[in-house]
Amino acid sequence: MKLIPIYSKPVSVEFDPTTGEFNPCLELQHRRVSDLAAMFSDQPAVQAILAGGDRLVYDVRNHPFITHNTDMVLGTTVIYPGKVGTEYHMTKGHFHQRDDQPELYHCLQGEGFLQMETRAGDYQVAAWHAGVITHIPPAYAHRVVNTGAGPLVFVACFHMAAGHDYAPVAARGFKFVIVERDGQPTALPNPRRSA
Ligand code: S6P
Ligand code: ZN
Repeated sequence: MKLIPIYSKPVSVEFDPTTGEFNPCLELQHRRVSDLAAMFSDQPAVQAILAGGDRLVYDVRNHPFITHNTDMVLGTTVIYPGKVGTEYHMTKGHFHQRDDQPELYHCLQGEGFLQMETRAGDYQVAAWHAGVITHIPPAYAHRVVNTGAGPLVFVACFHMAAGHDYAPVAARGFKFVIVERDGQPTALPNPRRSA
């Protein structure tokens, strides 16, 4: 990650909505099947992919807009199309560390679902296509699933101070997994929850 600038004046950056790329780009993270290995339901399918070489699942680019007293970040995520077994490519998913921190997601391209769930188990899902904006309230874990044939691109706006807590989703997943059944995206009860 490059040094994060502290801005004292208005600032503009270039953004390409088809690729999710910023110019300048301050931070780029690649997420591969190996980074999400424990999160997919079909472990033999994960191992088969890893045995043949790792595969890119999504890219995240963040542009922090930091001033002396604010810490807003604009992030873009590009989830590439594909499945692990029958489960579609998805983000890891996380809670914000702070329970008073919401987030805005704006789908620019592609189709899929935004899964959200509180620690107490209130599960919500938003069907996504280009143009949908979803407000994720504080204390809802969030994960995006790409069920389309092309890349799913979305923008996220959040405070850096929100922080990220990946452990609960890594341990249990969401209430439902989204898989392909008879050629259609289908939500099935997460087998890890009933174990
Ligand atoms: C940050 C925001 C997004 C995600 C990104 C990747 O709060 O929700 O920028 O970081 O979509 O997802 P994840 O779950 O791997 O961080
Ligand atoms: Zn978030």
